[in-house]
Amino acid sequence: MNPNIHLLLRSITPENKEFPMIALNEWITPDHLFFQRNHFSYPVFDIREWHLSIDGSVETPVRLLYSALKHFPHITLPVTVECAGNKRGLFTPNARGEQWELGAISHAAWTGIPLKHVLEFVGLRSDATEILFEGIDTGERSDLPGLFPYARSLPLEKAVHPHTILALYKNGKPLTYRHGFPLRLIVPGWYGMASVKWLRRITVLNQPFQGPFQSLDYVMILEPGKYQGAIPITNVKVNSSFVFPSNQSFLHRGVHIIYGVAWSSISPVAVVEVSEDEGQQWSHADWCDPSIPYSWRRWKYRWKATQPGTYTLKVKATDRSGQSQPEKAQWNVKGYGNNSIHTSTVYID
Ligand SMILES: Nc1nc2c(c(=O)[nH]1)N[C@H]1C(S)=C(S)[C@@H](COP(=O)(O)O)O[C@H]1N2
Ligand SMILES: [Mo]
Repeated sequence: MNPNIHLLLRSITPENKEFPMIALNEWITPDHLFFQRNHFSYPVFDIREWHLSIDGSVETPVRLLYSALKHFPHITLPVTVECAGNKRGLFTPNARGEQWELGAISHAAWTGIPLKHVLEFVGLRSDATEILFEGIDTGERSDLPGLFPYARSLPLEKAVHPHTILALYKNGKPLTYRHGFPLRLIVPGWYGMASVKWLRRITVLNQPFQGPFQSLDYVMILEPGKYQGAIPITNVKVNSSFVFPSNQSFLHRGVHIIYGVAWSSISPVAVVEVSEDEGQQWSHADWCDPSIPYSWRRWKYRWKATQPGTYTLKVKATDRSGQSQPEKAQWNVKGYGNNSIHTSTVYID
């Protein structure tokens, strides 16, 4: 662990820090560099009293102790978690919120219980439509009076997907406190807001959940105040970033190995193309990592910069279903889902 490499601070309270892209030399993000996204101060609770309550439209409401969780089957899945606000700071005009640059994203191997086993254990009633997840962290919002826990729901279909897990371990070790110990949800393929940390309660609902983190945040609002009909944020959009050279770099003439990372949702990224000339011509980059669902892939590209001058490099990823990055992602009030083709301007001397 190199003490010179650390998370980049975006806000102190709540703690929001991004992964330093320059440290992208491992496929799995080391724990101390995994980005941190919080809406509230960290929750204070007594771990000896922790249990998971499961209630609502179920046959048998239960309270599960930490020690009971080991009796359920476990799976391990590598999953990239990306915050919906990643690259918000790259939108023009600016969108309000944490001004994330490229690093509100990280990758880990998560181990836990496929949620469906726990739902089968309690038995869903036939009117069940959504599953609500509540975190222990609670606080105020600037737009509504009162206190709210961080809580979000999933449609039943996504909740019972075999890869939606109640994670206990990250990279083979129990979750760290900051990342949701003792138990968090991991929803592969969806933006990070769905992966509720510090779970304390799961409620089976028979009507849509309307909490503020569901209906005011994480929806696509195209004009200020226009919440009606706003589409909820779900799947991660196909995306890619330059790590080297970063924007506004000065380099000498010669051969440079350009590199970066690409990722997507359920359909894995299949192709990354780089343009040396502002998007007129595109060439395939080479992969450094295998194609695995839900996991980011590092790529590299050999660039022969023979002439001095200013270059606008572009990178664009395409997934197996043919979805590709747009030149400009749709601007929205809350600044979500920025998957515009990434640009890096480089000066060659
Ligand atoms: N309880 C709780 N869960 C949460 C959040 C939160 O503030 N509280 N933030 C969400 C968001 S927006 C993201 S992007 C991810 C970030 O997970 P990380 O902090 O482990 O990187 O957690 C999600 N789960
Ligand atoms: Mo997020």
